[in-house]
Amino acid sequence: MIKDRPGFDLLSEERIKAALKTDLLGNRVYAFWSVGSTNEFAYRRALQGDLEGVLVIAEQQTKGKGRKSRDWDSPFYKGLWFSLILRPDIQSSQAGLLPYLAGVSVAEAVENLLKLTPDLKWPNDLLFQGKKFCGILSEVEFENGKVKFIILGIGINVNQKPDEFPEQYQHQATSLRQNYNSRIDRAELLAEVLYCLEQNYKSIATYGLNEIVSKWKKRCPQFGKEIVIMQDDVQVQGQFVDIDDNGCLILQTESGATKKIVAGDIRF
Ligand code: BT5
Repeated sequence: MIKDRPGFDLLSEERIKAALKTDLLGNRVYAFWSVGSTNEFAYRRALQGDLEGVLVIAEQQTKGKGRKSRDWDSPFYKGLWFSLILRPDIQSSQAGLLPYLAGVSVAEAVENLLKLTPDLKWPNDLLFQGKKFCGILSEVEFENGKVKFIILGIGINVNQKPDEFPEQYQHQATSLRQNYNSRIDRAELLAEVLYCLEQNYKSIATYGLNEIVSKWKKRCPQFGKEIVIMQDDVQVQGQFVDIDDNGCLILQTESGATKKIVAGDIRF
């Protein structure tokens, strides 16, 4: 566990708990100085029975991961790298909708706190002017056709300066600081993200997940437009007309036929 040092703005367990304004999310906090991947740690804890709401956060990840085993650059002290254990009462077919909840919540938190409006990009990115500052990775364990638990992993570039990204990502990555033009208090931001997440998560019981998807679509500039999606080396093109009840992107191709896209990357 990490300890605060004077003048060194670290995310200790105590500091996080003092900042949080949630009941459920962050009810238990594992705060690391360094960990391989917060998702991996949270997944192991969930398998061992840790309850819903657990927050796993690290100042640095040495093996931060994206989708399809891609790397997620998670340098020490610069961002928010964290995972939450959720145990929603939903069918396994709905698990793909949870990342939308995370995307909308991060966007709302950034808007509330910094008065900046990020764009959402399918399936899981938050961007400013086409550059990514947040990625979301959800991993699900199923049991008897239902979701046993879901690990919601969120990575937010907070205080990196442009030259602090690895060279290969500099053209595509940005941080909140670069768009806000000032250093950002990570504990305050974390508290706001978890607050928005908790509000949206609780709203599922009343309004269902479709309400979240509607919010998501409004924040996605590509929605309704012609897009190109890369699925490994295959390229598909069409109009982004909907997101279905399972979280799949629905593309209408030139012939008028609709195509369901489970995974892929929108190409700009
Ligand atoms: C994602 O994957 O965007 C999901 C990232 C999730 C990270 C969080 S951090 C906490 C939790 N613990 C983990 O181990 N992971 C989660 P994907 O869409 O596949 O994007 C990955 C791609 O983004 C990489 O291949 C790079 O091109 C790019 N990338 C890597 N690090 C980046 C960064 N810090 N900022 C912006 N882009 C980055």
